[in-house]
Amino acid sequence: MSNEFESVQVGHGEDLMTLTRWVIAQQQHAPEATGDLTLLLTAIQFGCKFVASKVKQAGLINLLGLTGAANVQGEDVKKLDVLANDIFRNALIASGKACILVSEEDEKAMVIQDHGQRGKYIVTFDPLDGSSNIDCGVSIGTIFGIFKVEDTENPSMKDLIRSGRHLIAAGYCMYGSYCEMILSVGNGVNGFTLDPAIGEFIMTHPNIVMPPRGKIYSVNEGNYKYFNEASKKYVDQVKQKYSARYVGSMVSDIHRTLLYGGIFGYPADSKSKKGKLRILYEVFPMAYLIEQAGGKASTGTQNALDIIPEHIHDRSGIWLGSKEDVEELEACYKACA
Ligand code: AHM
Ligand code: MG
Repeated sequence: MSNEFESVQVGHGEDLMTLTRWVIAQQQHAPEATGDLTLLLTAIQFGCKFVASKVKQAGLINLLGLTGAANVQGEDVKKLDVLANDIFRNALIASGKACILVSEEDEKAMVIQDHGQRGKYIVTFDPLDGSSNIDCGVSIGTIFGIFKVEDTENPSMKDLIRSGRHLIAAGYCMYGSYCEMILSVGNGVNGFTLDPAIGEFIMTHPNIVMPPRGKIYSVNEGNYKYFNEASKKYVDQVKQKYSARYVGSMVSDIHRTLLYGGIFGYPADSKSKKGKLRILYEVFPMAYLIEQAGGKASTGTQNALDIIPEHIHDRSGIWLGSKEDVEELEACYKACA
């Protein structure tokens, strides 16, 4: 080599792993990868950065108003969840890599009609989860799951009515005291914190592995009176030994559970017969992440990723968390069967 060249290696000196760089590195490890998932994730990343910035301004610029209210320029002021939905939908369509979009905000699944813009991925998402916490400034989040469509020429309901075992990636972004993206593409779970000064997600939580048992249970005990015998038995039991935390934003409650261990539950009960949380864009992505981090996700009687939804907004009862904690819950269901 000429004297004027110096060989340089990655990781020499100051080196930050951005989310984009990490996704590209994953692609390089998969010889069959086309780069499509990288582009799709870039669109999701953009949506999360946009929402993170708007969540911060929400109280100031009247994003908390009702949909349809006008701002000083006479333009429509959209509620934050509607605005987030528009941003994610448009970014995903523009990526050219999506085929079907399922959003909590839209009654019907959207199929990208323009074949030139149509890719092979299905994205299911809750653009702004934790709606009841938006107006009081408590942490909220975006949840997403990614599937591959069987035949891009003929996308159908069959692509959506199938188990969570078909997920190829999932994640969430938490808009809290810091903004954190948690992502899995099927080989573990990594966390990236947004550095607002440079607008990049930087890896801060590599290879998240849940402790096999935690010390916190997280459930809305205001619903205790509606719980079935198994859920009551478990809650009675767990409160004897664990501390309770319940934000009421799934993303925040799961984020804490992922990092500290323990259990989060929103079971089906006599009021919400099928549970409250939606399978395609709340239960499945979270169950996938929890399993990828070594935890467990269960309805009480069935592994959550094995559920097959009946329709796109179908719901299920769900318990997620440290493996041993969820197994203890399942034992209560067995005992009460
Ligand atoms: P949302 O999609 O309307 O925001 O509802 C989902 C949220 C979850 O984030 C959270 O786990 C749950 O609803 C809280 O419900 P509750 O207020 O009944 O405890
Ligand atoms: Mg939601």
